[in-house]
Amino acid sequence: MHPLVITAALTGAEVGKAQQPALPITPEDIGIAAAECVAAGAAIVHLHARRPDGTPTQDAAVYREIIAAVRARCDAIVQVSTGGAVGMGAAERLAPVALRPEMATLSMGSVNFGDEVFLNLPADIAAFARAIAEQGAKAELEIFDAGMMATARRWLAKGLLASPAHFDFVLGVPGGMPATPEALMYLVSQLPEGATWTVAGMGATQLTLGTMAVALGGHVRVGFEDNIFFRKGELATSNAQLVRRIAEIGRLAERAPATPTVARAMLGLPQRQP
Ligand code: KMH
Ligand code: ZN
Repeated sequence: MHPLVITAALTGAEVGKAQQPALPITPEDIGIAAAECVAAGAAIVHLHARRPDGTPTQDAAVYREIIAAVRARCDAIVQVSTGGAVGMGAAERLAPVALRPEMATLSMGSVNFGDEVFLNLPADIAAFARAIAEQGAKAELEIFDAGMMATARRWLAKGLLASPAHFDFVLGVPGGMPATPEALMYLVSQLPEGATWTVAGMGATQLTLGTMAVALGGHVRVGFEDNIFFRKGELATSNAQLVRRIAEIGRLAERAPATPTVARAMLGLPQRQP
């Protein structure tokens, strides 16, 4: 089977240093974590930005520093978040797309997010999709719930999203689709022809659903954004530790991790000039 594309979601917007002391916050720490993850088998880094005090920001100036810190250390495919943090406005969330990243996330609908709402109005999704395409980036369609998959299929059929699409099934957010094998199988059954997909299981399901994706021919996202533990009661020591484990599972299943160069070819991204 084809190589395994591992995405490292290094920091996210919700977890704090108090919960996970190894969480990278500064641009330099995010750059170092990215390089460690690539050495461990990751091809893509999913980036969020933080202020020095750890609070989330979508400030393009901070993202610029992060991207420079990543690119100075490794060849990872740079994927910026347009999700940001719950409560941020659309214009604020879109800011890092202006930096011409290789990929950007695109959430395909609204979902309850714990006690809050992760709001994604159709007009905003459409504007994000246009901006991502205009900047020459590939969208990763974030699917938190079954209705978002239906929306993605409809929009792809209408040509409002570029094909072939790349999906990320984000399962186990309280308010979204549960992180069960059945939920994953349903979403996989709905994939349009030619699409690629990855799965981001929350908490302990990062490992179980990731292992399923290895068997099913999908790809896997791991990292502190979605899970801070290595096993029950034991915090992971780094993002790279989580990457190393899923890379090994991939190797054992004859799906060695894709390098960034191989992953670019698989996802139809232009190769970067050295
Ligand atoms: N922080 C979440 C509310 C994304 O990166 O595109 C949204 C999120 C999705 O993390
Ligand atoms: Zn994210």
